[in-house]
Amino acid sequence: MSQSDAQTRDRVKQALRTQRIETPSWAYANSGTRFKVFAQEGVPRNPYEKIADAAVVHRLTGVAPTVALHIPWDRVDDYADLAKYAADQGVALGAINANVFQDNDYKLGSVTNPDPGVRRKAIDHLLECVDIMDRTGSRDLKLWFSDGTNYPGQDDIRARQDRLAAALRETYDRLGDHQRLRLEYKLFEPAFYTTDVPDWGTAYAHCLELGEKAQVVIDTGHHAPSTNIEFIVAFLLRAGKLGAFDFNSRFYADDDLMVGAADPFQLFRIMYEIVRGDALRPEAGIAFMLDQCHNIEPKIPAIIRSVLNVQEATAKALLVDADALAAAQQAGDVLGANAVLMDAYHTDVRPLLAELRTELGLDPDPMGAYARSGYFDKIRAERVGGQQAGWGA
Ligand code: LRH
Ligand code: MN
Repeated sequence: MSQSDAQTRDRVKQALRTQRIETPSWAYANSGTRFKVFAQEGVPRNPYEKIADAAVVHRLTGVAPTVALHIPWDRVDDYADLAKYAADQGVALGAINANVFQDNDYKLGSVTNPDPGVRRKAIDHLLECVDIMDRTGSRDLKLWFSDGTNYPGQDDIRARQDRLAAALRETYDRLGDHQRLRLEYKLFEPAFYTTDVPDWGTAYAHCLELGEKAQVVIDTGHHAPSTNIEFIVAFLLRAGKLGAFDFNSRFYADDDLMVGAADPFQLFRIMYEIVRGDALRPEAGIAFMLDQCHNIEPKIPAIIRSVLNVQEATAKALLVDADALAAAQQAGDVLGANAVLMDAYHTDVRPLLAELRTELGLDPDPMGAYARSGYFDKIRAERVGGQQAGWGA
């Protein structure tokens, strides 16, 4: 099945029209490593300016209508006003990310800390984030815990799991009917011996224990090298416990590079499992978010490029000839089956995506359109003075 036949093109474009990619407020701000944060001109100074930049990405791509917030990096006095501002810009506020990884009190852990007072403080922050969701209209509470230990014996591994489960239970029980808890895992960093939510199995087990409003977040940078992430996608989808992606790419560890930049074939394989699981459409409830840091590259073009990379991987995945694949698999035709997938992967889908954008009334070349827009010159001139936004670490 080539993209030449009109029926296939229409089917693929129809599916791509339903795609939604959430961009992260913090990717528009300054970010870096422990060695250096390189400030850039025109960087937002507050959540309103971050949302304005996210709105440009949506206007040019047509598929990025929501912005994830991170608390306290995006704390404001009036969240309803921020939500209204976002709507006026043509976007909406997305997942609320809690942050219990930057306070001195959390050195030995936040919700898993041996000190009950510190645990209480951390849980109160998670509950505050649900209060914020009530005001922003956000559906998802996204939880990532840096909690862990650096040396054997530092703390009791089982006791920390008990503390984690108690904190998750209290937070889960606070959720409204339409709100959901997304639990993100990460193999290591900043902890270097144990991490209390290190892998998909641990996150999955806690989400099963919590209930139907709890699902797992797969951050593509949070695995041991050579982990087969699409297997995790297929497994969690089958179990109804895949809640969201934090898309980025990496050559080594949690590099947070542009999704699809380091390993476009992996992104294709992941999106193929999404398509095979009929989970691309918004009704399937999976949140597709970017979670990236543009330490040296211009931020808005990097996010536009990232959205395009996800679209291209998705279009290739939608081109897989499912019937031919199933027939080859049933026949045990190993090379034949592999060839069906590779045919789709090697298809240049950029003309089809340009055609779709034109049909959507968008410039077929969003990167070019951004460069021609003069938006960067505008924000560089306007955003002088004040404190540029960053991770505030
Ligand atoms: C942790 C993480 C998490 C966010 C943070 C910005 O590495 O992936 O999703 O809270 O990055
Ligand atoms: Mn993440």
